[in-house]
Amino acid sequence: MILNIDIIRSFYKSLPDKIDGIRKLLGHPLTLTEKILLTHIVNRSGISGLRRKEEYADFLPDRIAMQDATAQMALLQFMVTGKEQSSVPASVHCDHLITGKFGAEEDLKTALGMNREVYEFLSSVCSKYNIDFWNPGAGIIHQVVLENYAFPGGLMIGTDSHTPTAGGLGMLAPGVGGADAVDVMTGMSWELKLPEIIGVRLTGRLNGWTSAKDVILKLTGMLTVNGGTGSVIEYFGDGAESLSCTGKATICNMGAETGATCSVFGFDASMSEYLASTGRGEVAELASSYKDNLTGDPEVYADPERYFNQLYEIDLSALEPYINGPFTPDRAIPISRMKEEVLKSGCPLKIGAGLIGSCTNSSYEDISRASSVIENALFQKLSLKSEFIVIPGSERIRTISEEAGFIEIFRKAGAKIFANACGPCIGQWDRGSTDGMKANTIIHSFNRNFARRADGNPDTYAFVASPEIVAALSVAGNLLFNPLTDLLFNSERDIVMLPEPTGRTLPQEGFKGTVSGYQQPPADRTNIDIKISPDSERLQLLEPFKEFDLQNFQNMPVLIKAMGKCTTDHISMAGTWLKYRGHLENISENYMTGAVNSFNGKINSVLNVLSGNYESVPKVARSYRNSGLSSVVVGEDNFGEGSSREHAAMEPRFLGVGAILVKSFARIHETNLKKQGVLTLTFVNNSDYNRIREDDWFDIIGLEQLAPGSKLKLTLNHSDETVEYIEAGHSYNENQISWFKAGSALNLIRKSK
Ligand code: MIC
Ligand code: SF4
Repeated sequence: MILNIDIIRSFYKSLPDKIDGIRKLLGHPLTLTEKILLTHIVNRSGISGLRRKEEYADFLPDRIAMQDATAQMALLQFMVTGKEQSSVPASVHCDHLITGKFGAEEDLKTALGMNREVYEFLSSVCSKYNIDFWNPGAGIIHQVVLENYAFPGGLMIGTDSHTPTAGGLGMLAPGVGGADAVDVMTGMSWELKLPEIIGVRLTGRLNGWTSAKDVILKLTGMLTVNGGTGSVIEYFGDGAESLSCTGKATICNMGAETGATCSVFGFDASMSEYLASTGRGEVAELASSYKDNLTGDPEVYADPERYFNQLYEIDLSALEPYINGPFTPDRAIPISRMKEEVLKSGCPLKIGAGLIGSCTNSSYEDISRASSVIENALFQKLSLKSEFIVIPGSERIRTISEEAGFIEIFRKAGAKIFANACGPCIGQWDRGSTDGMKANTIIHSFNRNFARRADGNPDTYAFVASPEIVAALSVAGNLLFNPLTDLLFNSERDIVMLPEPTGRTLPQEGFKGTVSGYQQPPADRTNIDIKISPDSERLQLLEPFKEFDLQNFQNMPVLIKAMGKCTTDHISMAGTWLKYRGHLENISENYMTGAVNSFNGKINSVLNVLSGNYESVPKVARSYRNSGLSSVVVGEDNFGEGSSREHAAMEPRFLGVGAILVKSFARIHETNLKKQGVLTLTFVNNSDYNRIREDDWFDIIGLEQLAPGSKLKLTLNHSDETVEYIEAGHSYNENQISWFKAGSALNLIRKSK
């Protein structure tokens, strides 16, 4: 079965004409990014004047993907729009709410019991609104999308920041907040500031211990966690063609860690093979017959400096494995320099756990190469020194890996096989011992390693590497081990060396077997009832936020001035809080509880200027809100980096935060805040951050005249009765200003109903 094949057929049919027209209008050869974006733009005739990173444009995505932790809020919002069904093909995937503890079977059973209410809600909403539903256990959103929906040249949005994984199959696939998805489901377009394009030329061929993961580990180090902001990363070159399709998907997945809107590779033989192997031979044939339209023009790749805003080059032949961390994915350390870097950092050298898989690295190729490392280790009478956990990306991957004997090798070595779900990648990991709370080191092949992310423990030092490197280091049990050069003692005290990993990109006979866990919406959807109990702790119907009122922007206390890195994991933690993703009031109790208060260096302890006491952030926020005051949150750079979770934006709105003033925002978080009606401001002079005092009162001046490009004046009323003024900028366009004035974007849709 090929899902939505009719849409794909007609999409390809019209593609060459559209692209010719765009080339003529622009008068120059096209990058792949331009081809995809501009074939999906609403106003194609107006594209010639559009400037990258400056102007907003409206796009019509081909499909939408949502995962259970974000879909709840997205669908609760969709329900209030009063529409009968999603205007665009969409799918929901149950993957984030399964805790890993004992192993797949038991953990899945527990999750089905614990999350029944949420799964039933999602399943019935999907049935009612004509949305594909993937049951728990079917797999992680991005792998299931890659296996079933992604197609070269398409544009998809997804309510998860790693939606760009589909770029491995030539699709442009940005992550967005739920409110953006709701717009598109209601038939409206999707708005994006026209991105810049970063070209990455790959040359040479991977060899030895190096894998596709190392390309993105290195590039993340080069670009840092915000170097990709406002840009699409487009890969090309003979090195790109030499990578497997799933290797490309890994690279696109982790491009999110540079802040990039998304990443993409041009269509080639590896994609065709993957499509055929996953049972989509017709899509492979169609794409092959339109292949020139599904990659950048040759003139672009011959003279890339001219067409890309920035250009990087990576020689795969010379690339060595990387290990990135701890606490940030852009601290990129080539394995040959690991010893000196780690010894300097002071983190525990013993590795408590090695984990492979997740949406980033759980392809057949990844599993086969990692299992070859473990098999070789067993053969050489070595054993695993660290706990070892395998997380297959989907039930199809698990089945073919089981059939190939890979899973058995892991089991024989003592590994645990977790459910096909996010699990430890998002704090859904019950480590079952106090070990988790001591300082300890873990290494995994996921994409993020922010503090507390995997197990809630701030002293867990997490490093990111390829599955084969994770496997080798778990055999050694030590962070200083370099499998390329170092020897190990085996159980017989012989000195041995781990041979280089080997593997296959795809199973010889393809991904046989049926698609598992898929629920198609019924043809007759008239009598589907959606129930939400008023006493539910997990789900709550949404109340509209109030419209703009100037009074709310005068006399505003500072809720928190956050210091340093403030990711969405700091703003709205995941882990145990994931259970409240459908209940705004309950989840708001985690607002900013991971952020560091710059005034006392503490987490979740801020001054309540009304009582004079230090209290938790949500408590102080509620106290201000209940006294009729709206507050201000202050932050530093790349505020809201990481997840697409719009809870991080709905919570402050719910708790009465009127404005957020930072040095810079991460793209998805900024849009999410705007959509929910929170005023997003940036310092004109970053040093003004230092002028803000703990007991200041803010007035925001000039809001009635808020206009694109305007500046606002902020009065800081200090407690010693002195007053200072600072200037703030913003990135609102006309349309976004109307969301702000209406109280939220949803309020506008509701009004137009
Ligand atoms: C993540 O990897 O951080 C998540 C959990 O998948 C999030 C989505 C969420 O918070 O639900 C993301 O990446 O967008
Ligand atoms: Fe799930 Fe982790 Fe992938 Fe996010 S990054 S979708 S939590 S596996």
